[in-house]
Amino acid sequence: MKFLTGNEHKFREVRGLAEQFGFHLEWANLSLPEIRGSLREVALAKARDAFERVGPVICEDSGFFVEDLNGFPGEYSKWVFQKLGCEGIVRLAKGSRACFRTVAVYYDGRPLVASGEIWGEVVEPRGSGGFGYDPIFLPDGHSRTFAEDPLYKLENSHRFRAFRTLFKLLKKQESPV
Ligand code: ITT
Repeated sequence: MKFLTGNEHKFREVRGLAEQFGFHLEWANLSLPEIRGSLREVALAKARDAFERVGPVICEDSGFFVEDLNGFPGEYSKWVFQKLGCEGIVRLAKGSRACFRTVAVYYDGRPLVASGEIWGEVVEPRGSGGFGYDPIFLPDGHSRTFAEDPLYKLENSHRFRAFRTLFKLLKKQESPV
């Protein structure tokens, strides 16, 4: 099964989980142009586009939503990360509640969609693991940021939750009762 993403971190985070469900993931390393829209709209559009190129495929869209900034950067997470980085978000919203969200899609002509999120707090950057906003995200109930504890992220993240649901749906589709 192909996972289309230009982001190797995403692929690494999902590969092991897929194996647990008996799916072997192959990385289709392509960054497709993204439409503007909600995570769901972007992920679905990407999946349809990807299907035209590589056949049945998995892809996802994710974002970082900061409560004190009315959900910003959200859909603009990628662009904002490139412009402001973690430091910019900390300057604007240190101490705020925040969450990561992922919408994961499997598409083979028809879509299967699943979403996941995790809440926490915006903190000063800590740790060197992970990517993107991981150093400034302290998940609720945990004392280390995602970047300080990538193993924790692997089994608790927005991405883990979205893909666990997606793989369960796929399994059900494979063997309907
Ligand atoms: P695709 O090719 O799969 O689209 P991408 O890196 O462009 O990969 P997104 O558009 O989904 O990914 O993500 C937007 C940005 O949000 C991304 O560039 C990161 O800065 C941030 N982000 C997404 N998921 C994250 C995570 O798990 N941890 C930290 N930051 C994340």
